[in-house]
Amino acid sequence: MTSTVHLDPQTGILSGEPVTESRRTIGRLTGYFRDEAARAAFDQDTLVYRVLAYEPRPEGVPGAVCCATTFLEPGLVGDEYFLTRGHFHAREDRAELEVTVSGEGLLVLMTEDRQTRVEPMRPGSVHHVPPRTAHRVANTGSTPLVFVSYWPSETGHDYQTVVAHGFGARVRRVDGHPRVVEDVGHR
Ligand code: M6P
Ligand code: ZN
Repeated sequence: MTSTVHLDPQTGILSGEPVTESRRTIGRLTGYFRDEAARAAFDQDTLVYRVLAYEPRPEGVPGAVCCATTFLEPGLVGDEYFLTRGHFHAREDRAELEVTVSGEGLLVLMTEDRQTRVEPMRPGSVHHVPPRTAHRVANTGSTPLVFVSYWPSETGHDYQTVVAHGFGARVRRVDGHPRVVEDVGHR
């Protein structure tokens, strides 16, 4: 029996009939960046990231492991690097694994009491996202940041908490370099 899904280890491209694609443009990221005026000034169709996903079971249904490749473009909104929305898991005790394919960036991890830390992402780096930990990725490089994520199918996404309270820190360019800056903005 041959698998109908293929993951190109060089490019991260997932292909095959069950693979779905979703795209996140600047226009669909209202509320995620620090500088809303800078976000609004963009061409709203600008692509920030796309996700190719293989989910053998629908979200929330147990019994499978899912995987997805995220292609996060390089760029800045004001002084803040392009990022993924970030989320907690609806089933809080579920963990996730990220494997970097190419590019460079930071994985931002935040516990429920807002303790926020980062792990550098570079080709081949493997990152375990523990339970009860919000996770977001920022692209600090000049090429797309490509990474593959794995999580149990029953996990589910909670975006609301991040929309309401943000992360405890943001990844900003300061004097030409990435810096993790505490964000007390909207708790
Ligand atoms: C990773 C995984 C996915 C997630 C994607 C984009 O691939 O964590 O579950 O959908 O990143 O991140 P977000 O959903 O937070 O925008
Ligand atoms: Zn997740």
